[in-house]
Amino acid sequence: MQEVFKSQPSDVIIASFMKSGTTWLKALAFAVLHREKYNLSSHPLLKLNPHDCVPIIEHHYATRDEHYLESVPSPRVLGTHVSYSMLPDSIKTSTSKIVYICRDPKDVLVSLWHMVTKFEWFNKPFPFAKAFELFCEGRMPYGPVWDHVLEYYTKSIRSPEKILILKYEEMLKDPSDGVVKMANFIGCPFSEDEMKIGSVEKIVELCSFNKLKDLDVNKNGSGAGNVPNNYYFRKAVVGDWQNFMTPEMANTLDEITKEKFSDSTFTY
Ligand code: PAP
Repeated sequence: MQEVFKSQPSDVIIASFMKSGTTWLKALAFAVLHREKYNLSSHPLLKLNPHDCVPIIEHHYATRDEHYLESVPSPRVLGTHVSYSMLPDSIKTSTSKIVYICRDPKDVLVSLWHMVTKFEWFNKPFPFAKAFELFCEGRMPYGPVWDHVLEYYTKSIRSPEKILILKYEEMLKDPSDGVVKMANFIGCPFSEDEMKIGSVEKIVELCSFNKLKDLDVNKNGSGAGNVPNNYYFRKAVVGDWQNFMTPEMANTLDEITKEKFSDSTFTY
């Protein structure tokens, strides 16, 4: 992927660490970028999981069907969990845009642990305390969450035209604001007329947790890697970590976060 992936200037790349709000952001970006193409009442997001509307680049290399990515009509919305330093140069040097979403690491861990333990192939005991230990050590696919965020954040400060950082918690508080910011950033701002007729709110509604999770495709379907689509929809709240972590665990994670970002202006 690093060597051969060819980014197109019009690509919009949705980047994130796992369980940070990727599914949601993919749906929103797809709906925003293609809003002239699709009618909301017969929208592809009503029939397909967001991960099937916005392919995960590395997945198609892992399954050796990377040519599929070339068949996606431009402008493409593509997703990746790969860290900034490991992205193909072609993404870094093209005029494509990267929208990155991040989330409180405590909620990332809780969300990730729930998903991992759902897989049938993962048929061994995996206590939360073990997941916590591995997470703190950064031993997981795509590496430590803090380095992941820091790399994209640092690059976004140097090149704000290239990377937009969104925060899951802020998006939950005011999704319309996030959508407007993203639309401006990817070069398809909402017109005054669109604002007046509530286009932003309609997209927010289409992509909302409650709407997506109750669709047949997301209740009963499965997608890339045969992952059941309902695995992507759990609670969608801020602070669920309180139900799984002791105050000591939370404190340990917060301390690691504080230390990792001590030289940065980034805050969650
Ligand atoms: P991924 O890395 O496997 O793609 P990702 O979509 O990044 O997962 O994160 C899943 C989280 O987003 C889940 O959080 P939870 O486990 O704490 O509940 C999921 O519920 C939440 N999520 C999925 N869709 C939405 C949505 N439309 N709005 C808000 N949150 C969502």
